[in-house]
Amino acid sequence: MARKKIALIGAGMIGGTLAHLAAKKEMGDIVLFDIAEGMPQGKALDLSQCGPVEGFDASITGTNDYADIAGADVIIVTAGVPRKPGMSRDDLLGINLSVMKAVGEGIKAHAPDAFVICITNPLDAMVWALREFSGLPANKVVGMAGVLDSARFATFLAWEFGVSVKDVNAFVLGGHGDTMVPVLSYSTISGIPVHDLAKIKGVDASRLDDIVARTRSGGGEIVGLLKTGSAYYAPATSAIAMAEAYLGDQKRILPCAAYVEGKYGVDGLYVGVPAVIGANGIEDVVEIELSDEEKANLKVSVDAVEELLVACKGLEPSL
Ligand code: TXD
Repeated sequence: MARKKIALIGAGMIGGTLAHLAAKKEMGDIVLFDIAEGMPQGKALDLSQCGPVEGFDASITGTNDYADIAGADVIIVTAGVPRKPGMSRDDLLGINLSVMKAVGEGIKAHAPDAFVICITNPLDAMVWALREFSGLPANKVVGMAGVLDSARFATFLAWEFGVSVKDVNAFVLGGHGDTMVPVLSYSTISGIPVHDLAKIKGVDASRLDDIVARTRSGGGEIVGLLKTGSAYYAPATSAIAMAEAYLGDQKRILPCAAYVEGKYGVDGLYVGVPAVIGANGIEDVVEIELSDEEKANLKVSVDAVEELLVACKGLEPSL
């Protein structure tokens, strides 16, 4: 059976990390696409030379031609510009919206049957625009943010409680921005609700609030430290988990920016929700019970996303 094909649109910091992870996991053949001349080709050659050492078989190629993504099973989009210190994700809207238009047209023309995972920021607006431009069905276009935000949340919780990150199952809903909604009531450590373990371990509730706040600003914290760009190891790792769920028909429930219709009080919007990922892409959106406070926070997040879409429509009359 022929190997699967993974196309990475954007071969920058996240794109290169995606390629390395996908190759090490032997997920399939990999095509790195970028508009930068030579860079995807150079990274592909460098990554190919990991093969004899790491022991993976994968064809890894770089290109500046969309025709080379033809037949891709999975496409992961990081094309665009990242934040610099002092910039908000929303500041990237204008530049990255025009990039999504080019990427969407390339996917429409050459790989309309792919499962598309969008990473480019501002994520909740870019994934919506990418689906519009590509014309793919909504269940085949998803945004990566919740897996990353939940991983940040889980990391901070594990550090606070002094436990293995393997035992923390943390949940973040809503938009990938300051309005994201870390859901403590659905976060557990070895099945123990976080609030219960906090009582058992004598962790003050205010520490949990601090962790929620640090999760919300998790991206900005790294941008401030790196100064020249944003996070890329955990974002890439998170998108790979989503791609594996699709390629392996794993039916995982993962927090993703999925197209929501008639659930969570949302109709026809991409927002971070628990979604089932399997061979048909986004196979279901799970509507969990939320507290009044969590519902209110999700509404704030949804309103922020809707504002971004209004801005997109103002910039791109075709949307
Ligand atoms: O959780 C999340 N979703 C976020 C997303 C987590 C971290 C980073 N987030 C966003 O991902 C970030 O704000 C950026 O919008 C993207 C990509 O971040 P990355 O760090 O990989 O940026 P780079 O290294 O600048 O790579 C972007 C590449 C670069 O090589 C450009 O030449 C290329 O995108 N690029 C394009 N490729 C194809 N087509 C077009 N038009 C294009 N324009 C730029």
